[in-house]
Amino acid sequence: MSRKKTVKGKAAASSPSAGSPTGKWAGRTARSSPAIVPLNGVVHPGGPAVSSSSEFYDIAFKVMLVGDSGVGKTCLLVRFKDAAFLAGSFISTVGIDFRNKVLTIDGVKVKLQIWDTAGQERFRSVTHAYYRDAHALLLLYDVTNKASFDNIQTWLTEIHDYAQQDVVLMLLGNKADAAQERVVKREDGERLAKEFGVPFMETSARSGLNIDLAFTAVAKELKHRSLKDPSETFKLQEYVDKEMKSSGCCRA
Ligand SMILES: Nc1nc2c(ncn2[C@@H]2O[C@H](COP(=O)(O)OP(=O)(O)OP(=O)(O)O)[C@@H](O)[C@H]2O)c(=O)[nH]1
Ligand SMILES: [Mg+2]
Repeated sequence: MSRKKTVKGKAAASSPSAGSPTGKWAGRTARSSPAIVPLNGVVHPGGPAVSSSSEFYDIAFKVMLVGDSGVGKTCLLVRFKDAAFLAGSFISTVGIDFRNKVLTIDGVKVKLQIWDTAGQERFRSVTHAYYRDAHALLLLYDVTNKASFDNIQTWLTEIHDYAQQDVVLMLLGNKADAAQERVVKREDGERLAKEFGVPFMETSARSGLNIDLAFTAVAKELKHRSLKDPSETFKLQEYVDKEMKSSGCCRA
């Protein structure tokens, strides 16, 4: 398989395509091979390609983090990308930003371009412009904030209105570490997810609980859909459940 390299950067809030070098966008930027086969909105480089930074990849996808302000989207991304937790005062995201990370999934280098959106209502129209290019959405609520859980239905309506029909979607109940402040039970999250037919797990950006698993599961699902290997079946929720069981780890 050919290899491409990642590009790291920020995007201007007013320009959905600015700084988005991957997935279906990669065909238009940072690509030197003409042999590209688009499949379900995903691009497979058909030959060797070279770009300006240091990490190679085979396929690339755009993942968006959405949910109310303060649920922990930025912290989740920082935990995944840098294995660190942003403690201290809460700095609300303005507009939209992205980070890249390449995962090796069954020998395939999968680049995730992860878009961190602003949860505040006043940035909603900016976020809407980015939905249509997203291959996957991680929808977060905060287990210590009932309103963020109650708003999930509104977010699902937005997703239905603005995202692609076949977008990979996962519901995450974040801040699972905060046992004292918890007001949303894990069972409530599970029930809601079941009602809407979306995979679910609880996470903690503070402790790292299930963060890698959430992104790996999404990357596996996207890779599976993209490469369409008939010998391989993949069910996201089953994978998540199995991984949590085998790690002996808590579901919350
Ligand atoms: N206890 C705990 N606190 C968390 C966790 N994740 C985030 N926080 C805290 O929650 C606050 C909000 O986190 P952010 O990641 O900035 O929230 P956000 O969803 O990006 O908010 P917007 O950018 O406004 O949309 C910060 O004070 C974090 O320290 C977590 O897993 N556990
Ligand atoms: Mg943020």
